[in-house]
Amino acid sequence: MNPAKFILNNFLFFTTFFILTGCSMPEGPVPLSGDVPEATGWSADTLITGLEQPWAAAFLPGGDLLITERPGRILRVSTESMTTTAISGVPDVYSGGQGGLLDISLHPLFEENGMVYLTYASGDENVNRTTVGRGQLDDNTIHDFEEIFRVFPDKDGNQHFGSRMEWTSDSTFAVSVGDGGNRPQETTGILSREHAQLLNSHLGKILHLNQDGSVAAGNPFENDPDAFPEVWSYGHRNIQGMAIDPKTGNLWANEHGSKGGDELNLIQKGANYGWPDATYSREYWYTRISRETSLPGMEDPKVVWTPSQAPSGLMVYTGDAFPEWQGDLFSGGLVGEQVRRIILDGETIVGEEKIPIGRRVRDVKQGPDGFIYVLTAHDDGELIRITPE
Ligand SMILES: [Ca+2]
Repeated sequence: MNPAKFILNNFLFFTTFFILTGCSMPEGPVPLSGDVPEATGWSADTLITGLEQPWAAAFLPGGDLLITERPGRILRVSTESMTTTAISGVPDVYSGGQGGLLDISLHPLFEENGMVYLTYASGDENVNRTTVGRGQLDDNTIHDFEEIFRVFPDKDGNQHFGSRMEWTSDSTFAVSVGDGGNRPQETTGILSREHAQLLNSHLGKILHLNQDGSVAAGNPFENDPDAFPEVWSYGHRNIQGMAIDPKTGNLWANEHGSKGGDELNLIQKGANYGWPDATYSREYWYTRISRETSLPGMEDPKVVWTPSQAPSGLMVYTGDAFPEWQGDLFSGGLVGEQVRRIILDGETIVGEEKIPIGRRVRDVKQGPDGFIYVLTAHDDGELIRITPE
């Protein structure tokens, strides 16, 4: 054979070999979840358009809806007239990239105390952190807003703030915090992602706090002098969806991988969820993050979404409008542009279905009417209602 042709043939062979093996996604004990069948028996109506990067929604007792917009506004939506009113008294936030005004949650005893809780990025592009604050809502004004907790250490840049919060009792809540950013982002002189494995850092964690922002009693590392007592679970990359199942008390969280390897996890007290030492995801430029998908002493995910859904708001459905969906998880997807129904039998996932939305889904909430309300993450964001067909 002509030597030049031989080299060319081998060059093509090896190039093809390395591209194929380099692009394959890591596999492990959890089967990868790709495309799934479409759910049946539903229809979707767009109720409101023109929202600016809406991030989270919370229903008020009377049926009105509060919606956060990432640049730093809160709107009150009348779900009868579909009119919106801006809420005053909202704190200043650092708005940039993934940072801004994020989650909103009513205190479990809101009807008695009127307290509204927010998570948000505070600071500026150079020095910022995920923050939790609260104030008292009276009509369309938040009074006496106060910061009650800020994540340590500070970081820079606009990536991976988390965050969602979920009430674990009438006086305690869990809040998720992102790892701080992608390689080569550094925080305190090490790769930001390494903070997810450090117990003396809030980055890459779920924290468990009292309603005033102090440390909740009974946290897993409260007696460890080398650990931060707020830590509930660790080894997380960037959790943007959390939900407590009111029937079982189980805390579920989804989290963004890098390329592929998004996860749904059942959160256990004190457990390590692996990031970045065990992961099904790759760097955005395809190289491996870790050779391991599973390691002793670390929790495997319940679902691995490859390709990425870029999971967002998460909820457990308990309504009467869709009786067959009761007890199942619903997870938004930014890249997936859908809501995933994750069918549960106890703690076991027995199937998945999709509700295609066709736009980036940021939050998913059950209304008092049992319908499912969806926010889309755009400069022209929408509020969409899913009802039985
Ligand atoms: Ca994990």
